[in-house]
Amino acid sequence: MARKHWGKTAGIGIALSLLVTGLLGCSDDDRLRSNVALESINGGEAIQSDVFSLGKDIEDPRDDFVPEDEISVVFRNTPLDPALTPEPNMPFGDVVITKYLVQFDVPDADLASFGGGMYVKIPSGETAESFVTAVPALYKMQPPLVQLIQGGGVGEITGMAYFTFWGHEVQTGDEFTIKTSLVCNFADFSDE
Ligand SMILES: [Ca+2]
Ligand SMILES: [Ca+2]
Repeated sequence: MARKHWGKTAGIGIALSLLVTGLLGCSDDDRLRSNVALESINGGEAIQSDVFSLGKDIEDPRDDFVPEDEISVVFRNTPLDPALTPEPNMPFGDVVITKYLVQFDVPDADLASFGGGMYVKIPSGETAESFVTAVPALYKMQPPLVQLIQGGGVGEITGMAYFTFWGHEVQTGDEFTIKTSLVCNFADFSDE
């Protein structure tokens, strides 16, 4: 069987990062204690979402599959008053991220938002990395994304993915949200 290449250039590359900061207030007074922000998401790159994979053996259709895209998210927890939290794991200042939601805006597509629970603890003054599903395989089994398989349809579709993360400070329960977005390019990218 001839080896066919459906590769697309990884175009529109740079992710649009709208890094929004979550500020935590102290329950005793109005002084802000922690500044929780996204250090990076998907390494600052657009999501290159492959709608179909030929698997390890590109000649054998039996291991072909529709991939799910997982991305790295790195959070930073910066104490706003270093005197208050001089050491990691000291009282007041540790935060946890406990759930997230992704909403897509993709031309001609009606993709339900999705998300779920997650757990990443970020000690005061530190960063922590987590991995979350950014694009479920189910999205790629419906039009117009399914039509991109083997270079069909319009070849490549560019959309936006909007992320919301929810968390709270461990010791006080003070809640915060962090929002960001990424460009997402869908195509049947090369599997080699
Ligand atoms: Ca294969
Ligand atoms: Ca592919």
